[in-house]
Amino acid sequence: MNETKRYTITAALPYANGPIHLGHVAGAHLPADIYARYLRQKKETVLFVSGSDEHGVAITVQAKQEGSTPQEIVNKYHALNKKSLEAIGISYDIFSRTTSPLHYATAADFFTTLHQKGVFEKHTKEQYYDPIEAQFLSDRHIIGSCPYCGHARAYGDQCEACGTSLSPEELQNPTSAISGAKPILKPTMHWYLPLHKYTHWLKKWILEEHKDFKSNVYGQCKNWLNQGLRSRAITRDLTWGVPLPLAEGTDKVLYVWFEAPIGYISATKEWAQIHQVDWEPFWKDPNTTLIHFLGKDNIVFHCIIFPVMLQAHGTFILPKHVPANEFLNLEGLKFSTSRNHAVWLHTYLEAFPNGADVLRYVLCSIAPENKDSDFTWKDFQEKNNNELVANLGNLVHRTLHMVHRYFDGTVPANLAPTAAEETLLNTLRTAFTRVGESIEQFKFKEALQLCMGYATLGNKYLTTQAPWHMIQNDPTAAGTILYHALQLIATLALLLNPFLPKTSTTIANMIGLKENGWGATDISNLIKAGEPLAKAVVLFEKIEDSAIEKQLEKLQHTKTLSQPA
Ligand code: B3M
Ligand code: ZN
Repeated sequence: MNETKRYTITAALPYANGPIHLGHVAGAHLPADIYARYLRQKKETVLFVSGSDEHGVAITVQAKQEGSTPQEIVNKYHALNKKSLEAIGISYDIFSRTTSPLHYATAADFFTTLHQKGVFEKHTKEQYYDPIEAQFLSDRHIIGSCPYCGHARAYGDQCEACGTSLSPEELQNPTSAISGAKPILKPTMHWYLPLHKYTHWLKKWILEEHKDFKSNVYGQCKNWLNQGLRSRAITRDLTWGVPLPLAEGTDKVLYVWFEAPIGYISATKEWAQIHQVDWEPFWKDPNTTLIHFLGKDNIVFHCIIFPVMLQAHGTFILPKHVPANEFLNLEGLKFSTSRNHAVWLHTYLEAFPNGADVLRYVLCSIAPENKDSDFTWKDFQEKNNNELVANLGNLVHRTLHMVHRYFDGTVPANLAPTAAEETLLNTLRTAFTRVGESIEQFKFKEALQLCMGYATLGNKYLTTQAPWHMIQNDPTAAGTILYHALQLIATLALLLNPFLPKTSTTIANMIGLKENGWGATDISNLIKAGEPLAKAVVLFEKIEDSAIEKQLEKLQHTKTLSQPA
């Protein structure tokens, strides 16, 4: 392996059992994209992978509901989700899928390696069986009341109301989600990953060596480790999934949470095949920084189970960071796919076809980085109108308008800088470091706020200096001010690139900005005097009340059905 530093960035694979909603975007895909774009701008080697998680019981359930097959369901939602995620500029190097033959082979190989190393345990245990459907019930197929909070529709693996992870026997009054029958217990044999054997190693790796994990992530891991880990079945009695590559288990498949994270590796292999490069350094070279972006319900899988798998395999690197987000709520209630209390990404884009960056802006500003947060349409409108239109858009528009009007669209010369200009430039000189530091700590909200602070600064600078008052008597001074306003806008275009890529490109094109790197340049001369500017285009449109009311109406009927956040 060579000395080249590189990054492998993953965003949790959304289940292809339905369209993705804004919660998925805010939780994993947008932060991962901001980070990947930032690193690329710093000229780092980055591979950003994601894809559809196409197994799991939810997909079988959805197929039944739609009177379709699991394969048809995943084909449909994989295509839809890929398209809408790319439409908001999530810049995956590959958005793969876990029904690909390459993934089947990769997951089966992974299992086989661990099996041959004697990693697994084999246990026969009693499991719930649906006597009407004549099949074993997966954890998700069993519904009952939660022993912790009493929620009546907790799943066999987790209660979504209180977040506790459960096993099916803990549920009170279990029923089959398929037939409604009362399930019976029947013995079945499965392969188990003995997590408890890795407790000591995990405690050292996370609790001692990764005190730098975000506190919500570290806290969850600590709880899990202190509660004590148990063996976890990694096979299932199902037909939809990656077939178990063992003669004695041909009627079984790999547990979705065993094979889905391997999907990141399969996606890397697929990308490497397309580009005819070696995939292995991205997963095996210690010079590679592996970072998983995800929502809080996925922490245990990415911090405990998958690392144990990678460690047991022996040749893989481990994640350096697992910057998980908390949950995004919608109008004070939980996002709910089943109750249709959601803003789907594809329907958002139908309503706001040019709204990619507005959405990125709003979701980043309210990102649930440390605690759950709330998306409301009113706030969406206000952030667009008061911040994007009135601050950023206005700064760019008024500056370009004046340059066109007073200087014929040519960048004026910097002939009479004063202390005000020196102060402005000094502030801008620290911008890349400050914003970069926040990004590197996964504080994207703070980073974006800092950026918008520079837009505010630009507007204040223009208002205080008021070049429109000087243009008659002192055009040199007016030109100098506009020259500096243009440098500020150019800096802002570079800073905003990871957050608002389309807007950044539009601004760069308008002002003729050639640079695209992060920070290495002289910000006092990004836009050269004498260069022509392109025509000004409107960056953001005001969103009227009527557009917001329409969206609120859509949610009205689901509100009464949903749980408070
Ligand atoms: N599909 C869960 C989710 O969408 C899951 C993530 C898999 S990442 C390997 O919440
Ligand atoms: Zn509960």
